[in-house]
Amino acid sequence: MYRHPKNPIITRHDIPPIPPQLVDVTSAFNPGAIKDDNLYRLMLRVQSRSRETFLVMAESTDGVNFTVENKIVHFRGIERVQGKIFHIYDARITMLDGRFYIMFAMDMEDGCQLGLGVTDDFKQFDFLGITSNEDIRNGVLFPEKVNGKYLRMDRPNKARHSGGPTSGSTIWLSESDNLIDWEPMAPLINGRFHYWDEYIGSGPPPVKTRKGWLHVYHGVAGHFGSANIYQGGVLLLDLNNPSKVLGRCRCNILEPREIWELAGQVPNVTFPSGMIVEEYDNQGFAKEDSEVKIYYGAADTSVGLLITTVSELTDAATEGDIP
Ligand code: BMA
Repeated sequence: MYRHPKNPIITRHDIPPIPPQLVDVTSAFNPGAIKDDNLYRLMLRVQSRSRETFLVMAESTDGVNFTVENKIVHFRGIERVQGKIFHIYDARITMLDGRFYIMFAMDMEDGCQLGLGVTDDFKQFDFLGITSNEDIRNGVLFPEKVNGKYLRMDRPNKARHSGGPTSGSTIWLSESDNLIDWEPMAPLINGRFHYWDEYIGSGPPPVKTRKGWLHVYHGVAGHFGSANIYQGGVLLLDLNNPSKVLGRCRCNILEPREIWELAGQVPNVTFPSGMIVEEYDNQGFAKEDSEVKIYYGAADTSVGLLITTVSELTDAATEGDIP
């Protein structure tokens, strides 16, 4: 597992001016990611000096060198939502039933909700609805139905970082018949207080492997005085019964170490949000020796790329829990 030498692979300097909203931007981070027809696509969270955030697409043929589009993603129909939307951000992209679904956070008057959009070509985006009715974040869809239900992981915001945003310490599995109305099914994991992942939330959507659903999540250590340290870790869920946790890493797999992860708008943040597996077998399982690209937000300022393999991640998930 290593950081790509070109890191950070996207910084604010890569964002073309998109007047009037995005000119001389402050940051580009927390991207959703998908590979479609040999094209890598990121949906970036770009923040302006007004501290508004917008979603902007970037594409690449090698997964490393990206060209950022000079337009803001607009979800057709989002204007019909009742109430003020302050920001939409932290997109997670899942290919499901042959379409690209995007679940994202929506900061509104009464907290954060999870919005759902869909696209077939990354040119036209449609808003499907708000899929939550409580303060919640980090919603990620599974790439297929399991036992006849759509599934997602999500993280109700039932806690708050000292002096910071709402957060939570339980990732839930939820189910749905229509992708809009969701029912919580089971808590999957809780934060491990005193250790690296006290507050937790899903990272990129889960990946199907022969060993189980492989999931990268983020954990926040909040016991370091003024710093909340955002790290990445892994989880393995049973293929047929994903409410059963087969393994959880003891140590984080990613933590702020480089200067651009340690320093920035929000220091000490590595926030995995996109993950691309290069090779699947003919039954749709990620190959064990396949390369994996993990895209993450660094210090809420730029985008980092971690290179690993499926087996390194499943090994980390099964190395043994903290006793
Ligand atoms: C979380 C979210 C993320 C952000 C992180 C660190 O609560 O807001 O978008 O990257 O905090 O600031």
